[in-house]
Amino acid sequence: MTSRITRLTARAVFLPMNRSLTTATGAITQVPFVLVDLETSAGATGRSYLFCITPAALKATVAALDDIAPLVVGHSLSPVALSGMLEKRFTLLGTTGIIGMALAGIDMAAWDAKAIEGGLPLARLLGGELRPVAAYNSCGLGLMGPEKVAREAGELLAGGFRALKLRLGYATLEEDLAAARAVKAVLPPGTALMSDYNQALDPTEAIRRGRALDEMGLTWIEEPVRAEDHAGCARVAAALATPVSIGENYWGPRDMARAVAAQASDYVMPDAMRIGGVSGWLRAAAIADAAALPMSTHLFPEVSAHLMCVTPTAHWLEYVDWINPVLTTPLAMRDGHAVPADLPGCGITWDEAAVARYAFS
Ligand code: SMN
Ligand code: MG
Repeated sequence: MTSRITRLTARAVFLPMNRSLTTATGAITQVPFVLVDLETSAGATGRSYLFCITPAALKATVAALDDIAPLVVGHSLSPVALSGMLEKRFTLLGTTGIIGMALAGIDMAAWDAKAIEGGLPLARLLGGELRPVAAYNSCGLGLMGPEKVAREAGELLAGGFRALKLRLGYATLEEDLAAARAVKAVLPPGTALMSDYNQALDPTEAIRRGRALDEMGLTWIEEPVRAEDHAGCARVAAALATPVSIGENYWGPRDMARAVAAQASDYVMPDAMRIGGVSGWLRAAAIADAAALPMSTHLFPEVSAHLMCVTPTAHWLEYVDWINPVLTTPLAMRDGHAVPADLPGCGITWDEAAVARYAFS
């Protein structure tokens, strides 16, 4: 018998970071999350969280989930049917932005509850095997100049990481090159270095800077141009030796399919939330497989580690520790790999004292 959803709750927290991070879009010094709990008639609680980027979006995201809750309570714990129902209900409003985030949070929590009820880690529920997933440390290396990034790069390798991501998009190409050279100089041979422009450039400037960076042997150049400019990004990808990666701003698998059809990038890296949760990810993974595109993750390392175990073209997991202050058991990292726990669900449980301490109101 399939259980029913009995309760959906959303809470906002604003968490301290070990290291603040400045990207080409601005500085992040604290991280705003909405925590989602979905309870079932079988006594399971599925959990997920949403990353709101700015605290200004926290209350609206909680309100969206509170208002959607009556549509969810009473529904069977069938995540594909549930997300299909919600997508249909919100078709006329649109399923991007805060609504899309809320729907993804429900989907991820529903899959977590399903796995908990089945007594299986999410990866196994989905038919995969648990395995360590190669990860890059993305917890730092913001825009802060060559001396600071070189020092932080050394610190971020601690714990066995063999890959890091450097934010680029300084005012000038020369500053980008100086930061990349400074980090490269302190990395042991064989260390992978990703880079991320966070949409800062126009295609012509992206080609100019990318050609200069080609000699650095970067693993990829991420989001060189505006996320929605698939044609522009395709020109950049075609012009550079370094692979171009995009995907954190795909809103759902159909958006991804348009980017893939435009040959916008060499690699893809959907965000588990914006792509539409677990249900969206599985469809995205099929698109990447069909197009033979290596697929990496964006944030959300806990659920993403499980999803990579069932992603045919799985590439790199992005590791950030930002949710750790409210987790009882943070995602295990070993020798530069995420190690999904052999426990039911996707491994998210709240430290309620910490949730209370960091509550945002
Ligand atoms: C990023 C996205 C959102 C917040 C911080 C940093 C960045 C990444 O684009 O890919 O990590
Ligand atoms: Mg990025």
